[in-house]
Amino acid sequence: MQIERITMREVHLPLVEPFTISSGTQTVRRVTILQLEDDEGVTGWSECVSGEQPNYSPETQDISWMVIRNWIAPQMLGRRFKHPGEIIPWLDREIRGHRMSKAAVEMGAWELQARRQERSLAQLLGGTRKRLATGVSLGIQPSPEKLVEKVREALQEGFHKVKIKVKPGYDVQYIQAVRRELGDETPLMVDANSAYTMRDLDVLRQLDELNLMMIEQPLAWDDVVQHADLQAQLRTPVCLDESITCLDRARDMVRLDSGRIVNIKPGRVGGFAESLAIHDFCCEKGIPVWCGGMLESGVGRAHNVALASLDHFIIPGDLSPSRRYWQQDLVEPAWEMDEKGMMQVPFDQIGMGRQVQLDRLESMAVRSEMLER
Ligand code: OSB
Ligand code: MG
Repeated sequence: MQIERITMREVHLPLVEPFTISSGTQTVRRVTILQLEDDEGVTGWSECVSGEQPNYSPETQDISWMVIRNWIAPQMLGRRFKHPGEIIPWLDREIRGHRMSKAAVEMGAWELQARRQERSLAQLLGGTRKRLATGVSLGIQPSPEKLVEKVREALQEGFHKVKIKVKPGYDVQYIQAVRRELGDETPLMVDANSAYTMRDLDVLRQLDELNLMMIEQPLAWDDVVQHADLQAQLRTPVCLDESITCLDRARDMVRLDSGRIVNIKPGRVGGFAESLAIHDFCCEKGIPVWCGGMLESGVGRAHNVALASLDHFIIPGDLSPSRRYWQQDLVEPAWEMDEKGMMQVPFDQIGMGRQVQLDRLESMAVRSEMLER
């Protein structure tokens, strides 16, 4: 394939409700949607998942825009690739880091490749499952009572896993309240987004008593060593998110036992090729994986759904229907789940299996730019 043109469009999507994690609250999701076109006129779509603020990773939407426009596109445009798996090694030669920006382009190329081959992205990636169990990620709530109410609603809607964001002061009491009201068997986990240090061991030990499926990224966002010290003192599996930026970090995690579960976000690790490598490695090592979310629009969600259809994504992902995030999604049909909390993978459709609402995207765009050779 040969990419001839990349059109970047940034849109600001108001969230149905604000989302609070340990490092900040957001009410609007800024996303950049990429439209790739090849020499045969085939189009591929993708979404850049970097943040508004550098409070999850150092990458942001503004940085990604610059990186894609000034560094990645000039490397990509007009160059012939036999397979989208060649893209990241090529980009990595001259550009260090910036995985989310690279991923946006790489994942667009996979989507384009699926369309060229007239098959689904899920099939191209090697997915096997046609229905996926969904999970929800609940932001930090103002009170334990409010959290209990949210978890109850989520379970009634059919979600198979409830992830609760925590930070110091909004942790043990909150989760205890949920356990007390909703029982010990509810599939609960917490995500700290690096809100703790080893000085908080007491609190982390209390969370360890609450029968959680896992504790996600308790310590520093770039650490795999202190997490090993922590894991050695907990029964609950530690799950790494921020720290796993590539296959090598997953190898480090296993070697050091700094975590026992991996949250794979294709954007964070540089796209699909790296995600598949981490998936295969974790499968071989008996490490469960699940697909995380970055408050994606329906475009990024489509990519997550396709990836999560692979065999070893054995834990429900942060995979919620469009209505939990947006009044109106950027794709049609919107993402939905059934009353059993299952989401259909568009396995027998072409590409990501969703239509981008181009008119809407264009009219909403706060900036757009067409990059050509
Ligand atoms: O840590 O998993 C995270 C959203 C933005 C940044 C980081 C995270 C999240 C989520 C949202 O938890 C999950 C979703 O998209 O539903
Ligand atoms: Mg996380």
